[in-house]
Amino acid sequence: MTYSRVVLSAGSNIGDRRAHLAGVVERLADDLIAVSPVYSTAPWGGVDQDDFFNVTLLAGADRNPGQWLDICHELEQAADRTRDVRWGPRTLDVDVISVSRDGEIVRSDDPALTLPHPRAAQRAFVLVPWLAIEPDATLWTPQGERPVADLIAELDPDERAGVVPVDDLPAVRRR
Ligand code: PH2
Ligand code: MG
Ligand code: MG
Repeated sequence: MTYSRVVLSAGSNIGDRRAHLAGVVERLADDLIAVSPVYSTAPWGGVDQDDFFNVTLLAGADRNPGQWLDICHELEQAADRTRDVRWGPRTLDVDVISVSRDGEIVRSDDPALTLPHPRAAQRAFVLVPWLAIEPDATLWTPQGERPVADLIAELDPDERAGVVPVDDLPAVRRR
């Protein structure tokens, strides 16, 4: 196994949104590097639905990308996540945004886990919280490796305006 560093995005817009996000932090406690504040975010993707709460997390452990994805799915199942409408409402969604190993961004076109996440660069609800915890973050895009700060600056201002910090999740103790 090799150490890898992962950027995860978690979102919820059904039920106790904060509790769903707090569950992610609990589960990852031992591997957590940083957790962004909670942001209230306007729904992205054109489905009429309630606003989300989103956080972006950085974690690191001896895991391969598929094992990070397994944890995401496990967390979604624990929150009774169902898959109905694409980009529709959910109790909890946890997405692997980017994985790096030895400072190199992992790239994969595996349909089960495309890396980096192919839509991350368009999503203020992922990028804005990410920048808050990693000011020099970069994302691999079709144009190569780009600073997250630049990607945010290139987004539609309305997109950015829909992403508003609420507060912090409670800190968790490592096990
Ligand atoms: N997740 C989606 C679709 N749209 N919009 C916001 N604001 N936040 C999300 O987490 C989100 C979304 C599907 O994964
Ligand atoms: Mg998602
Ligand atoms: Mg998902």
